[in-house]
Amino acid sequence: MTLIERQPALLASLDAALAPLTGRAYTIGITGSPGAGKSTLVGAILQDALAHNLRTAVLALDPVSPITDGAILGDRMRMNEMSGDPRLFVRSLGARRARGGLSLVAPFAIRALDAAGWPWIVIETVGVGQNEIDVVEVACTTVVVLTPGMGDEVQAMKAGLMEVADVFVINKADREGASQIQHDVERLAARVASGSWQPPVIRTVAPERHGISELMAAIAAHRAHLEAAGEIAARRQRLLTLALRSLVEDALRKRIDELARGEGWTRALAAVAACEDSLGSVARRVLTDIGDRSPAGGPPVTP
Ligand SMILES: Nc1nc2c(ncn2[C@@H]2O[C@H](COP(=O)(O)OP(=O)(O)OP(=O)(O)O)[C@@H](O)[C@H]2O)c(=O)[nH]1
Ligand SMILES: [Mg+2]
Repeated sequence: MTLIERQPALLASLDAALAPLTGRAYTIGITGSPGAGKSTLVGAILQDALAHNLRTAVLALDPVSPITDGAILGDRMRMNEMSGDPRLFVRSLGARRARGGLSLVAPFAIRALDAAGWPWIVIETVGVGQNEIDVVEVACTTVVVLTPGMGDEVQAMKAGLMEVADVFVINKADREGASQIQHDVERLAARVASGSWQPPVIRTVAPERHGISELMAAIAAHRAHLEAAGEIAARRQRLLTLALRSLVEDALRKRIDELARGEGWTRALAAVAACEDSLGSVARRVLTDIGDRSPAGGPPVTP
């Protein structure tokens, strides 16, 4: 995991070595606004998993703050109780430590956990739609955590978030307004329900572990739904798609940076400034240039 985090140049070869061992894990993404109670929920989920003797790995994706691995779960007391249990693995990936960025590193970290034989992988990530890493793209089941008093946000997120949620959690249900937001979310969820799956809305009070068994049941039901519909493979493919995109984007970005520092680019821009050339025509030549200089083995991947 440390190599994956710090050595982006090794990602592809590490992944090639691990690939034959992947394909068995079930991934659960937990996402929601900062402070919604995601980490506390993950702590409660881990306790439930231990009670059922399920081996579980947690990957916390933190876009900014380099938090220490012991402190990522909101409920530290319980985490200390559980830490050291060989049935659990908890790791955070911080954007500052992840050279190349979280979106590059995260899919490979998930594949490494899969290869290491963790049957359940829980991914915690902050904020939907404003963040560089989209947990939806990598999870088999995506849990969106909302809290009372988020009415405006529920209205605003209709388009994006509602469509990606497989399960909604109204956490902090001990607070005023829980019924209101549950009602709002249920109404929206019914409207966007795709196929035969209608995202359930579960109320939780994470520190008290209220609603956790209902949440686990909802996740299990969603998994059973995906399996019955033959959609698990497609969900797993989303992780591969993200991994491939990230590798290609990273390589392209590096190549563009290299070109931008070169003399050819400076000359071309001078010609544009003098109206002897156009940005569009230079851009097309840059693209051709990039294509020509990237020899690759294997069958073509372009139509
Ligand atoms: N009243 C109440 N407080 C809660 C509940 N769940 C979590 N909290 C509190 O909310 C605060 C934030 O909880 P976290 O679990 O750290 O939230 P988070 O979503 O992981 O936060 P970030 O990772 O920083 O985005 C903590 O003080 C928790 O104790 C709940 O159900 N009810
Ligand atoms: Mg957290």
